[in-house]
Amino acid sequence: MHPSRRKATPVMGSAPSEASYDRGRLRQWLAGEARADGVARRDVLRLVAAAGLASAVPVGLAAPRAAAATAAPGIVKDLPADRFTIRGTNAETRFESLAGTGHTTPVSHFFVRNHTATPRIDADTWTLRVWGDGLTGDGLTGDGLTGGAREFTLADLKRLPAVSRTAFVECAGNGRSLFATQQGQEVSGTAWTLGAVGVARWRGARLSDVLRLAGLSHRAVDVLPRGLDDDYVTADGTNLGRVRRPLPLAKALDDVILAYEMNGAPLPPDHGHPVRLLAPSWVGIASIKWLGDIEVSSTPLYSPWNTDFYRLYGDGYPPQGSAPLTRQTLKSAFELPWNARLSTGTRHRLTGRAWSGAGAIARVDVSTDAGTTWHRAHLHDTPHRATWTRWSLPWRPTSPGPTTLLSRATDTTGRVQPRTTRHNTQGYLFDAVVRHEVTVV
Ligand SMILES: Nc1nc2c(c(=O)[nH]1)N[C@H]1C(S)=C(S)[C@@H](COP(=O)(O)O)O[C@H]1N2
Ligand SMILES: [Mo]
Repeated sequence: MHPSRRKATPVMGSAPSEASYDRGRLRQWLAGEARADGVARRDVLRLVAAAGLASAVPVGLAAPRAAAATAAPGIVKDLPADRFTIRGTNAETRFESLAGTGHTTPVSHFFVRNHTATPRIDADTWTLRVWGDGLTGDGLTGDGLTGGAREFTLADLKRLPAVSRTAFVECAGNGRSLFATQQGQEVSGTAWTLGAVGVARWRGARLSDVLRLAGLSHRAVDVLPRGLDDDYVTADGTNLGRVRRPLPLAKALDDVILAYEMNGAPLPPDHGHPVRLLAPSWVGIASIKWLGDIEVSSTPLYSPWNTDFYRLYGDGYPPQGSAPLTRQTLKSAFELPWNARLSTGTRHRLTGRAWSGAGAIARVDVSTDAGTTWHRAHLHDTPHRATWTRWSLPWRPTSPGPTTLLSRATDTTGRVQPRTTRHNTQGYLFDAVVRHEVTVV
């Protein structure tokens, strides 16, 4: 059996009997109490890993309703309840709190996605080790491989030409809970609504400059950046090692930076201090925080973050899943609380943001009557790729009662947000038009 063949953990309130049986069986297998005839050990390990992910916070009925908690284990910055919803080790931005924050997201509002906990790293003693058989040189790289190795301090990186990029970081699972609440489908993973995204002005050295200085060889095909945070251990006790995800050389040499500044200040602890990777337009996992080393390899690399995770599994996808996820999809969101109450006879200004991993935003259409009529929203930023565009539309509701607001973005590649998103078991890349329920009073 393969992850793609398994049903995702049920999340809609029914008893998760099949999934918990499966987890129990996997635990027995780990304890040597179960046989897996005819299944490669590797494939069972994949299931174990997938089960660990599946037993994370279930996407549930109550997903959008916030707990009053103001602290998530392992996050350093303040997480006031009017700006954040705590989800396990993560903090989701409340989209309504972005109203009036400007184009970039202040650190005080920026979501945090931590597999474990924010480590405290001293920038003065920190070094980045770049190593591997994809570098020139005859030295031993430490793992017995021939190749090169070179260390960089923060001062070394700051001596290189600095470049700035305004770009979103968005979790591949942003919008995941909408598979359940809007499409009635079971998915596993953190139950984000739409606030696992933020835009910042990132500044740092080009990864391409660093790789060339380290002695990039023509044999290199993949680079593997790895974080300094603790090993990620799944709920079933499988240690997947430190967070790391291979990046194809073509992307590494394109627009990726080693960022040491966020919005004009040194990177804060929760966002990767002292240095994180920033891979514009790609799923958030590509932007490894608290960077410790980068392996440069002459052969393709794998980690759980490009095999079990961050591929699309499910009906209609191949057994080994889709190709590893790269670019983000297309989304738009209102800067309004879920189930907001708006007064009748008043002229409101509906505001929101739209973004795409494929291109700039070309237009946003808004409906205040559940899709019967549509109005073109006003765009407030010059649209650019890799970032979002703010939009607004005036609205004077005339009759009291519940109604559904919709926003539908189109990007410059011609993509339009669809009515539904095809299901995948881990709930990645939700791109459908979101039904935002409000009540006119
Ligand atoms: N070292 C490390 N890097 C990481 C992660 C992590 O847990 N550890 N999480 C990734 C994921 S899944 C996302 S979505 C982004 C989130 O970045 P942020 O916390 O700055 O918003 O960081 C990525 N980089
Ligand atoms: Mo993520």
